[in-house]
Amino acid sequence: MNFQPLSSRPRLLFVSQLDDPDAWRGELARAAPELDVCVWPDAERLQDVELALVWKPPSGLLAALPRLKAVFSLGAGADDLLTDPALSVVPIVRMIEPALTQGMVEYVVLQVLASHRRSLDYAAQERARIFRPLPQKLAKERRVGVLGLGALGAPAAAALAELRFNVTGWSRTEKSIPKVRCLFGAAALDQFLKDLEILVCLLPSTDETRGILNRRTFALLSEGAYVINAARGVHLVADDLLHALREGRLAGAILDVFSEEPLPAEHPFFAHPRIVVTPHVASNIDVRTAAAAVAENIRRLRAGLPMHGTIDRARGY
Ligand code: NDP
Ligand code: OXD
Repeated sequence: MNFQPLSSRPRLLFVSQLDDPDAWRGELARAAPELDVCVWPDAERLQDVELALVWKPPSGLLAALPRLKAVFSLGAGADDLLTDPALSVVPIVRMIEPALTQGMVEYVVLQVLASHRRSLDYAAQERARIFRPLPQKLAKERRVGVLGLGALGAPAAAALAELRFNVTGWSRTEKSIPKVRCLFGAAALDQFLKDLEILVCLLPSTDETRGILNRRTFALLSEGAYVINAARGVHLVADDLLHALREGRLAGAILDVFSEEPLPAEHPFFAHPRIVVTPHVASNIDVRTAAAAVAENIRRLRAGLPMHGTIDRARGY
């Protein structure tokens, strides 16, 4: 890793096709006035850039920054950046900020409640003009599992537990969350999955987790379970999902993320009556709180302290 000190007025390159550069300039001017912010593609003096704040930068761009000392992702996932060979010697920092967390908690609560309260079943009944109550459990009788208990998974699991769902979480290392049964490690995965009625995926994309939502996983869940994937599209094996829905092993899936985005219009997920598609909107950063988080990390970098959300290359997230 390259921990050379920052200059007194470090140049920061902003790169994103999705985020508003003017809003970011304004918020960074408030949160970290010492920064000299420039915006790709118009930026000049790339040779002076010490910091980059990016979402899906064009390939090769970051490799052309000889003084780069840290890369900040505008998203919680920095999986794309990890595969950039040019970044093997600079810290990569993913986004952890309160608005992103709150958005994900809202999305997970919404989709778990919708599954729990059988909204796909009632939508189907409505299309068929059927007015008939279906059996309904209480939240405390519903077994919900959360894969991943990190910055987003832990508060989502806690919020579900507050609603009295019977919540189990799974992580790589041991965790303790009030009212949530916490399991950890590969050896506990089957025990975690066994008989869950709603499975939420909030794992990072790594060699260990890609494809984790597969036929074998679905077979361990309770018959007629729901799967909610708000993490990364690569976690899901699409054909296994379609098969499990066909067989009735799963009753539905709510998907926010896809291996190919935008999801092509002809993709079978769009037309499937038991799949809900949302266009990668589970959660978004708020530029005000996100700029404050970046500024705090720049202060930490300058002080030689570990930055919040630095990717651990050995773990892959
Ligand atoms: P974190 O890195 O904070 O948390 C990841 C969690 O997964 C941790 O609890 C970690 O365990 C666990 N984990 C990682 N590998 C394994 C493994 N092999 N076995 C068991 N557990 C594992 O990630 P975030 O919470 O910030 O993000 C979660 C996901 O959400 C990411 O994929 C991100 O890209 C996605 N995301 C999606 C958004 C959307 O709009 N759809 C928005 C924002 C994020 P441990 O705690 O022990 O390290
Ligand atoms: C993120 C995302 O990683 O939006 O923040 O998926």
